Amino acid sequence: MEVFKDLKFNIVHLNSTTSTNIHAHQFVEQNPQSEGVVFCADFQDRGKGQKGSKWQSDSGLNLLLSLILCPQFKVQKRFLISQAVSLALFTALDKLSVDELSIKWPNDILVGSKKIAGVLIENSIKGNLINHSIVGIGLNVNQTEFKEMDREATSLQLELENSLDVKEVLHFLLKELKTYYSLLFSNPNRIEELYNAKLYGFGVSLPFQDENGIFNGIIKGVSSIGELQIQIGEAIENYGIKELSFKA
Ligand code: BT5
Repeated sequence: MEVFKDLKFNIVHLNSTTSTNIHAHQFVEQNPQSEGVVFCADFQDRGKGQKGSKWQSDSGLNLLLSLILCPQFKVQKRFLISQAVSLALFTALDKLSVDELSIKWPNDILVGSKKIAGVLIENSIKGNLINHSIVGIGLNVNQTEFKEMDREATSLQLELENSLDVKEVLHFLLKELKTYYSLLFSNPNRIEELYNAKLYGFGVSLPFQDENGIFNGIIKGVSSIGELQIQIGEAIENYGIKELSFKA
């Protein structure tokens, strides 16, 4: 039996909020059947990144959204959502003619070594299933100046030397999210294959840091549960998101 998921979007625009992910969480608690609802904000005063970090975005210039998904599949497969979302972002930016794109594990989008988009996925688990998943995406569209970050930031305007309509970028991205979400159910192996092919630093020696300090290793791929596989000398080590940071 082929499983097919056809997402229908319902877009809610917010002028200002704490964080679209927080807003989506509150909404889904009250409305469990809300797959496809998208909260989009001009401004967040508590924009979140991974591990307690902050997402910074000047008012009205960028895309800040949270999409509610109810995939109802096994917890062990949760990294596929991350991969599908990264691929949707990658493809949308590629179609807008942004060069030098890659996906930095687990799901940042880079242009060269600069960050143009970040993704924060928060899953709610029931038993062994993902009950719902809040997919938060921050994509820099028209902002041209950024405070100092862990890694240099860029935006569509900086890359394309043109300002874009944020709403048009939203619709462009939603189209790709729909395509890759559907592929997630019909051909998950293809999602893994495409994701690995676009990984930042794949096959080259890069510096990383873990609890023991800085070391050089070669990215060999990502395991089915989303751990980064790095070759260090002759051995291949698997790292979870909290265990490793990139130093390049
Ligand atoms: C992320 O975390 O990249 C996930 C960002 C998700 C943001 C979206 S916006 C809509 C939705 N609602 C939310 O509250 N969040 C989501 P992480 O990989 O931990 O990266 C965070 C780091 O990226 C920060 O510590 C900064 O160094 C850097 N950063 C912050 N704002 C940035 C920006 N606008 N562009 C590039 N880098 C940024």
